[in-house]
Amino acid sequence: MATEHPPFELAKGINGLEKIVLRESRGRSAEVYLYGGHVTSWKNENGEELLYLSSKAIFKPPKPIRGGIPLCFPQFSNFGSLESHGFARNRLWEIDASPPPLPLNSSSTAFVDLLLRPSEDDLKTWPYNFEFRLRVALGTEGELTLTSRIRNTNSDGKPFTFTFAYHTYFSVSDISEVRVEGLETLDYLDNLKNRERFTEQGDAITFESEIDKIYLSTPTKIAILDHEKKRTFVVRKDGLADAVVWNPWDKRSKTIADLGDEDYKHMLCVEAAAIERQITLKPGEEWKGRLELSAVPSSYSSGQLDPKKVLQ
Ligand code: TA6
Repeated sequence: MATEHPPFELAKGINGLEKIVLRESRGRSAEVYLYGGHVTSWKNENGEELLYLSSKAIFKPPKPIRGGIPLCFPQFSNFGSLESHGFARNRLWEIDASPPPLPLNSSSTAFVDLLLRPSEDDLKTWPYNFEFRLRVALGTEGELTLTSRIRNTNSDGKPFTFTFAYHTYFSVSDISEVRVEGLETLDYLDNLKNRERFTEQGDAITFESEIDKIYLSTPTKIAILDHEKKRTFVVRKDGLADAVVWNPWDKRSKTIADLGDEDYKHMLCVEAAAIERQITLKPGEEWKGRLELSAVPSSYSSGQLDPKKVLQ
């Protein structure tokens, strides 16, 4: 009997770069570029795009793609000596035809497994052998799941240490109408203040100026409420203690060549990450970090972070 691997399409994307298209029977879809192992699109049953992708995004190596879900590995931002956000986001990944077993969420309708190994050049700047396996899956309720499995394959006994983030750009109707729940009262490092540590006060997070904060030891669920769209994104994460919230606002946007001047109004990065406590793997060890995104109508009431209720 033929194996029932859910189908995916391999297609040519922008500038001829190869992409994988995942489709679900009710019309939902997701797209992943082999360049960067980068999810660039996630659409609901009405064909509405749920991720922000810059109209000025440069789909040309070695420039990372602006928008979607860049993968930051083996370094988040400049927490180390590598290029900012590491190199996984601007390397060419391959389709992993025979990944080690990974239980599939029963509701997954389509998925693809990708693999990144270091090149000779990568080993010159980061001298560690690894296998980074990424599964991108689309569920029957339209949820998008990314599972990263990173294994130390060094044969010389060397451990390695890394930081990581799913640098997700959500599409929002109007940033001033958006609130984020689940991060109240937590400690954060403020990137705009030399990474000084503060404690978040008050209610949900709202936006009226540039923000670039690394929230520490966050809960496994975070909600992004878009009042104008009457939509709530629910972020569920495992193995990823931290969460970064970033919006460049007007001034900083103008310094980012591949971001439109006004685009900050329609995007918000909420990034499931492992930053403060770096991950160390000895040879043969594997780390797993999972991100699940769902978009639900906002019958969601403030403070109600029970995902079962959100989905009802
Ligand atoms: O995650 C937030 C952040 O680290 C910001 O400091 C900001 O620079 C952003 O990522 C984008 O980085 P990039 O290298 O993609 O321009």
